[in-house]
Amino acid sequence: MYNNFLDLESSEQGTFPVHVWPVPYQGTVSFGDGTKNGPEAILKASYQIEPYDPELDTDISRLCFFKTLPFHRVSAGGPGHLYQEMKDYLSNFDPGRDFFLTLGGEHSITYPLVDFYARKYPDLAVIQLDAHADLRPEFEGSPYSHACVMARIRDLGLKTVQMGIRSLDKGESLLISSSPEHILPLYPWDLPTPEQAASRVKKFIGTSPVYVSFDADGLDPSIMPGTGTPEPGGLSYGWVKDFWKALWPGPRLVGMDFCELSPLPGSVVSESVAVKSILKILATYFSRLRE
Ligand SMILES: [Mn+2]
Repeated sequence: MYNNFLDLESSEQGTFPVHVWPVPYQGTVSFGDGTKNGPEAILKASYQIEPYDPELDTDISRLCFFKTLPFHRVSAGGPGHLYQEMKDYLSNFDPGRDFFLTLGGEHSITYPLVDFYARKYPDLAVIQLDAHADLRPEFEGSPYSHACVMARIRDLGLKTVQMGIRSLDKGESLLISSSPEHILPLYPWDLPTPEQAASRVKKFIGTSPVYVSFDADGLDPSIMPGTGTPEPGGLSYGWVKDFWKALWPGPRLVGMDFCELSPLPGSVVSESVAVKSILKILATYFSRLRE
């Protein structure tokens, strides 16, 4: 069993506390199977990844103090039940102080976390990397389905940046184009440079703190094949990495998740890319916080 993110002993830990929370929830996925195996695959792959980032010249094990929490297995029920259970668990924590790195599981894990942070930060902004807009009012009878997660976040009145979205219906497209105050889309067919994107994002969110929700399928399936609903034409690892470098120093990051990873038998590419994508966010943000 792989119980510690990056296999870190407590003796070699860093400054900024990060709760790593595995939530292997798979209740409403539409097509491909296996997001319930995402958290364990990410933890396992993390044992093979160097904590030192040569590009940023920073060592994540000296930067962050990772504490991996027990797997949160939802006993039964649909995504409404998941929301309640996650909400109850989070009520033991302080959104002003506790940084969660949540490992999904399907995308329905995000709403309880955003709800948690939004109680402390009513002006919270969400940066979503995803192939899907997830703006449906409800899906398969539930307003808490993975396909509705951004609609629920929009109901909270929060600003959202949607990066990499390329699979949506006409209704979602119209909702985005009629909501310029609330939604900033960065479509992959019209992608600015990472630097331009970061300056547009900063202008859009102002001084708001940020929550990052990273759906694996926001990346291109050539580098992230392990996802239930692969969509070609996604973001590249390099573009995303350079976006974070252009964003920070910048807005406060309060928490993040990585979801919808569905590991493929016989390959560790997807979970390794997932770990690197997570570490790049944390290393870029926390190393520049100290500057
Ligand atoms: Mn998605």
